[in-house]
Amino acid sequence: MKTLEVGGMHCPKCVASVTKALSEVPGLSNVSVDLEKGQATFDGEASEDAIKGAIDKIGFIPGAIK
Ligand code: 9UX
Repeated sequence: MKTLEVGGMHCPKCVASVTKALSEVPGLSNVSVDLEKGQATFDGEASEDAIKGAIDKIGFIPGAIK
């Protein structure tokens, strides 16, 4: 499992948007988003550009992937 910091989430609709965007990145699965922590977790592999791009594209702020 990997963790991605996601900035700019303020409500459950934000969580739904981020969950959908990450779930649509080829190679990622089991996406879960925690509003309070400002983090998304997922399994699988994808390039950092693909992951961060998916977040940036919908108006949120991608941070570190660990
Ligand atoms: Mo409502 Mo979440 O505008 O951005 S979808 S706070």
